[in-house]
Amino acid sequence: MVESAVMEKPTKGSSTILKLDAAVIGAGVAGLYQLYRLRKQGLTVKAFDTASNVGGTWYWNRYPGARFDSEAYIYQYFFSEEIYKGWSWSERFPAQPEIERWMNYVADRCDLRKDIEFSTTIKSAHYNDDTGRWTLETDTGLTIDTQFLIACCGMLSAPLTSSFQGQDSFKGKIFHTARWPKDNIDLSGKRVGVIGNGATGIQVIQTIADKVGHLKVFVRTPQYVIAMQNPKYNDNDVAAYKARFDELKKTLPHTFSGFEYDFVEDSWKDLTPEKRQEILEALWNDGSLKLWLASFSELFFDPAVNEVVSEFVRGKMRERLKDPALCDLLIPTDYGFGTHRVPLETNYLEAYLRPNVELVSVKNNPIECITPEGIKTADGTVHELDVIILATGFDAGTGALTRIDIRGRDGRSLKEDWGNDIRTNMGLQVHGYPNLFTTGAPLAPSAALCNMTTCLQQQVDWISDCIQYLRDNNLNVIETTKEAEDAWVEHHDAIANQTLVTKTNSWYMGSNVSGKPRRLLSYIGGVGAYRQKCDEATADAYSGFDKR
Ligand code: NA7
Repeated sequence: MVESAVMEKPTKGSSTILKLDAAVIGAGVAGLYQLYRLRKQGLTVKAFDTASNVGGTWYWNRYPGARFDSEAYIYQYFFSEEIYKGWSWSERFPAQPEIERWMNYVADRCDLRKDIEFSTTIKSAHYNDDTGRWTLETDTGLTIDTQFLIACCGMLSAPLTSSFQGQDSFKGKIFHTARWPKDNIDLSGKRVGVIGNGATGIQVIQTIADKVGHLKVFVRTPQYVIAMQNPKYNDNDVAAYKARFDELKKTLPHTFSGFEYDFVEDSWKDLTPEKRQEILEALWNDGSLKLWLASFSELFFDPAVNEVVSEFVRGKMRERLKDPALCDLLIPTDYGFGTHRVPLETNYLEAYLRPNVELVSVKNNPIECITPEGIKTADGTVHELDVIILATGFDAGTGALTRIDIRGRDGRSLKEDWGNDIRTNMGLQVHGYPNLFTTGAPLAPSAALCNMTTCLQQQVDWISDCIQYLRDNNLNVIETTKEAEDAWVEHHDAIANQTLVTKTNSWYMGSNVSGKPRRLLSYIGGVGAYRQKCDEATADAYSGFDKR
């Protein structure tokens, strides 16, 4: 293990200047691995995180019911067989506490903590063209002078916490799911309102329905859902997945979505309706994201195919909901299955059949504001509540970066640039921001459509290799050219616009944030294809990037 670089320890409130080769923002999945890689390469590097511990998403999202929708044995680091095999999962889709423990295990095994400044927020990052370096300011009074800035801030880490007028006036307690307190919140006997039924809201609703006094769920857009199959693992199961380490490491980076599975090889048009149904049933019974990400690729492009699959899922939902009024409110009809994130669930639909659970449709009767007593809808009704849970989502992909005052060449502002048009070269660099690298940023699969660990490790590897290349060649500064960025945006859009995903409103398209430029955040050409494009740039001495 390479020793961490010796540096002056900053003191809070002082104006200490830290000089680094690389600063990493974030100590989540990407940030931890980025720190590990660059330290191994001999750089003086530190990571910074607002949180008081490691975990990123898995630190913040500690709301009731938070868990994986990726199989645990693939949501993994694959850089160390020892680390992979040293951790045993208890079930196929574990819950947040176990995931957070795993991230702590990785940080400890790699001795990463000594190079992480916790409870430290990067407030600004300004580039100096004369020195080719970045100056960062933290909320703790620290100034950081660094050659490379690697933003591993997460694509879903800027929560939409203040969506409603009057929030501050509420007499009860109000929580956003991504800022859930560490202390146990006792909801028993309480009147609880949940706003939002995306992947997060669904996990909350199904988990608290039988624990609260009365639950009101404010539903605007219904969701297609897949019933999760989540078996507990015994020693044999654990041994079986661990034995697949080499195979998984080889397979995951080359599939469409970074999972172990890929699309059905047969084309839809070549199959009989019976055979299609048989395949859909098998995928459904797997109880994973397979039905979405490893069924028929035509699902994403062909409205007729999409409608058949959508109707298949609607049928599954109808069987469980039974009540026609609930079916009308909870089964989507005006957009297609898989055109935005498909959540897995356990007894989510059944929650609405409970006598203490009430669905308030806010589609045609929107939430007007929050009053001291509860949630007021446009018809004038005030729904009186003790606790309001905001499962209202995130300013995805861009938000984590635009909430920092990032200034590139000539003082240009990333917030302003992305406020006009969201552009990157492969999600790795932005023209005008030399020596800034990003993971989980727009126009890469890691912005949404991917098993996150697969995509983030690939991006970290690319960035680390690129920095090594610069050092080996006595180069100090790298920046994507405008031409290469334009070409990537054009390629990205050309694929995206063929799909039905761009026709549906969701955070994938930025449509959940008012005024956000509309563009599919995630590259949809596939994880394997994306990797190939990145590798081509590497093999061609980072063509498309200016170096000096
Ligand atoms: P999402 O998927 O963005 O869901 C947010 C939910 O909040 C969604 O149901 C929204 O309804 C609802 N919402 C937001 N604002 C309002 C207002 N004003 N009124 C009513 N309902 C509202 O966020 P999640 O946290 O669930 O999931 C994000 C990702 O995290 C997820 O995809 C996984 O990858 C992990 P809408 O659909 O806009 O009508």
